Amino acid sequence: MSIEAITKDYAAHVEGLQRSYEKALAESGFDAVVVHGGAARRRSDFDDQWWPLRATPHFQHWVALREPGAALVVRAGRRPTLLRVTAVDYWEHANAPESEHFVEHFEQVALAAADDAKAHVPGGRVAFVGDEAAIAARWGIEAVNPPGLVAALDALRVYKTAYEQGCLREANRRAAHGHSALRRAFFEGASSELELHLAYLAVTQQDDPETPYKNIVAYDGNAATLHHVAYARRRPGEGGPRTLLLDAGATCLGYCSDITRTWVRDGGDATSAVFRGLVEGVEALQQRLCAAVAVGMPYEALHDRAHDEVGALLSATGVVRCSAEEAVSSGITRAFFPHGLGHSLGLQCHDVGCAVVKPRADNPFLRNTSVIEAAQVFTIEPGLYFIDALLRPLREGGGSGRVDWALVDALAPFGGIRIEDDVVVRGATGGGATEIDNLTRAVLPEGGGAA
Ligand SMILES: [Mn+2]
Repeated sequence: MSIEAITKDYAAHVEGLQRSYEKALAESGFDAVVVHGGAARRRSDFDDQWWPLRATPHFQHWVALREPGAALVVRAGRRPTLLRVTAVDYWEHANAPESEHFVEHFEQVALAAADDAKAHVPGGRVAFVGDEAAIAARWGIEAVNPPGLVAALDALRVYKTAYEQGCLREANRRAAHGHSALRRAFFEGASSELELHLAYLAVTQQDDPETPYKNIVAYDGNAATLHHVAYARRRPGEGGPRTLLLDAGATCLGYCSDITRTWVRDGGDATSAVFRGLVEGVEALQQRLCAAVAVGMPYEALHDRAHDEVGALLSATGVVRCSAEEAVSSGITRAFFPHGLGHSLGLQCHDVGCAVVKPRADNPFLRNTSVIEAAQVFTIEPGLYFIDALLRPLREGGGSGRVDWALVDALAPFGGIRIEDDVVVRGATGGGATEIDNLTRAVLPEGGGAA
């Protein structure tokens, strides 16, 4: 999708944001809000190196701009003022924005120095939303991230506008190139995890700090570490790696994709055939879960259904020696599938607004507890892993006989499986069914399996 096609919906996005901000300001008792984009941060107090800027999500909701010191002043009845620091810095300057489509929608003010913004803070009751409380203090603003206002602004991010959905679609397309390239490289079998990570950055044309989250590139047993980012430098030995779990995304105008694929090489032995069956089983159940998305359904019910599905797969493959129902009720599935089924996706990989309510105590890591509604965008990412730290209590506990430990031990070197798509809820059709738009499958049809 071209940037031009995406940004044709930007004017409506900004007009909607203005109306929503005016309402949120009125309800929380403020006349204006300064939305700060962020300032460069030192990597350590003891050296002179700085982290690349991660612009705040509230700011990027309006403007896809990653410039230190940029800020937006929003108030009722006025076009927002965009403050940008134009001081000449011959040591460093920010990347130019990917697109200038936002410029005409704001009153732009060029600042010779970041703190010159103080002169543009309006009178009345003003809130500051951003990371830098010290800047708010210098600008004479006392209300820093007032909880009521921040909660109202976070709630706006639950539903994605046409512009945002376009960005998320394009972010998926960009990531798909990287996934396709790494799938090929995995089956060729010559690259280290680090080399795959670097190849992903090259193919998707992203610098490491620009990715939505640190790529997870895990061969074999490393996939049992859910966020494996300590890439091995060693190239695979004879026979190559058996499995690759790749969890990697891309961004478009600040919006993230979040995609996981798991690939397995046929080792010609019985265990690799079982593992391949598990990968194909997770792929099939992930697709059933996508098809089960329904407007009005609590996302947690879909997460519960994922446990039923994982229980059935464990039972059918003989990893557990009990029924699917017993595998779920006894907590066994939680040792094999310890994370949540998915999360809201947007300006943050784990976007805000869908986890306002706490999950049930047996779903501690579920990040989406909202009721499914049209215009939400979330991930669906069931997994199945062989994680020693989680399996040991099961092995040593009273229910140990329900698991085929010899098979578990044989499968452990394969690490684990996760298959993750990003979906937009389109809404209920006339017949009552819910349509989704699977942004990931549109550009990466296969979720996992063998070559
Ligand atoms: Mn995810």
